[in-house]
Amino acid sequence: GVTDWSYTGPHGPNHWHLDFPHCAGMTQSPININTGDVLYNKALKPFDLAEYSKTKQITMHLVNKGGHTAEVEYTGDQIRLRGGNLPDIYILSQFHFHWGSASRRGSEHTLDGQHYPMELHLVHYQSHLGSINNALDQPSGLAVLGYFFKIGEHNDNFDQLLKYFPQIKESDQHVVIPTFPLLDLLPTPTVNYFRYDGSLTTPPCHESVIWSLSTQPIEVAEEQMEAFRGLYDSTNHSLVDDFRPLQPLNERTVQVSHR
Ligand code: SG4
Ligand code: ZN
Repeated sequence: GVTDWSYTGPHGPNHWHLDFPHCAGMTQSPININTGDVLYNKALKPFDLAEYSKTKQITMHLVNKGGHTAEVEYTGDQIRLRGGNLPDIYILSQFHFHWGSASRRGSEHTLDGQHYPMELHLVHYQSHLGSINNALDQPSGLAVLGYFFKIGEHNDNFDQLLKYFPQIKESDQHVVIPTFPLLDLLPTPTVNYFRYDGSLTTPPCHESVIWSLSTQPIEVAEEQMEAFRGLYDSTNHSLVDDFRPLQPLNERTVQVSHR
């Protein structure tokens, strides 16, 4: 159908703009961040992630989202993101990952041209817009907090999520999982971050995202990456390399929260 898209072939990233014109915009994501060119902005205050530890009255729904990613969707009580010099409080909607078939690639953003094996995106919508769908195409409607991964020690906290991946191997499979504190997945409560204005990295590529990318990566073991690479897309191929090619920075600057 007209809304089909993929990461390779005739519906791949170079063709997205034919069905989704915003994908040809001038402030698209992801980008390479040249760490020598970023501007320190002292207004970029720390994030308050306190509500990321909430578990009561919260449902976590793990889904193989159209064969494009592994995603955890939140329903029930709201988890609020504050701080970070955002123009409003933002509400957590879902988180998802982008990864590679091998650990030398997988992240969407790059730092000084370097790819990481995986990137986590925590997607939030502006509180006063009321829902993710209302916020999608609004200026500053979304705030995405991103984390890179590096290969290292086995990360026991991630097993709270990965042990359910065998139940979402096929596209559109989903399962409710026992709620755990999102903070368990993140490296530290203080987040130093890069900040720039960009877009959704998938169709319809709306230019509605305030991006914040943590400078501190999450560590997982290579064997834990295999849980991601064991998933399948909607054509029963391995769900890997679900990252969009880099987009031009154009007139934008990237800011950083620390010197
Ligand atoms: C993934 O495809 C998610 O499944 C999408 O979530 C998400 O779109 C899309 O990535 C783009 O988000 O942080 N990578 S990104 O820019 O969050 C949205 C859903 O389709 C709107 C729910
Ligand atoms: Zn993403």
